[in-house]
Amino acid sequence: MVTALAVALCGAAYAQDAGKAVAGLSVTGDVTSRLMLTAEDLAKMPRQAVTAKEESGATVQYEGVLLREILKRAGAPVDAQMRGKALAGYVLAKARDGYQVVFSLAELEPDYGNQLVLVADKRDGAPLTGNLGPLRIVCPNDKKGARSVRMLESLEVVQLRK
Ligand SMILES: Nc1nc2c(c(=O)[nH]1)N[C@H]1C(S)=C(S)[C@@H](COP(=O)(O)O)O[C@H]1N2
Ligand SMILES: [Mo]
Repeated sequence: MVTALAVALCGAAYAQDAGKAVAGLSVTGDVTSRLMLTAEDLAKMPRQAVTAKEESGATVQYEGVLLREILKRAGAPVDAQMRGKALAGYVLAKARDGYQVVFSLAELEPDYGNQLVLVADKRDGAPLTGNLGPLRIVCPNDKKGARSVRMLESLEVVQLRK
C-alpha cells in the first residue's frame, strides 16, 4: 500500500507540468515491482540503438532501453513464463498529452512476435526535446508511426487475473 501511494505521488509530481517534463517513467499495474525509472536509471540499463524511418522518409537513430527489458525489471512475464494467461497480457503506454497505445506482452517476446520496441531517450545522439520526449517509444517494424508514443510517461501492465 505504501509502495502504491509512493508511486501515485511520484506520478502526480511527474505529470504536474507538461512544459517541464522530467525524464521519468512509471511502470504500474499487474507487475511484481512497480517502478519509477529516472533518466539515470535508464542510462544504467542495457542500451540499444535502432535505426528508424520517419514518415518524411528520413532515417534517424534512436537510442534507449528495450520495452521488454523495462517490463522484465518490473517482473512482467518473459521467456518460459510467457504461456497460458500471460499470453493475454498487454502494456498500455501513456503519454503526457493523453495519447495511449497498447502492445501485447507476447509481441515483444523472441518466441512470439519478436518485435523490437524501444523506449528511447536519444535521437541521433541528442536528448528528445519538447513534444518529442523526453521519452518516446520507437517501433521500427511498424509500417506506420502511430504507436511511436512521444512524451511517454507511464506503462501500465494489464494481465488476466482469472
Ligand atoms: N504522445 C503522442 N505520441 C504520438 C502521437 C500523438 O498524438 N501523441 N501521434 C502519433 C502519430 S499518429 C505519429 S505518425 C507519430 C509521428 O511521430 P514522428 O513525427 O516522430 O514520426 O507519433 C505518434 N506518437
Ligand atoms: Mo500519424
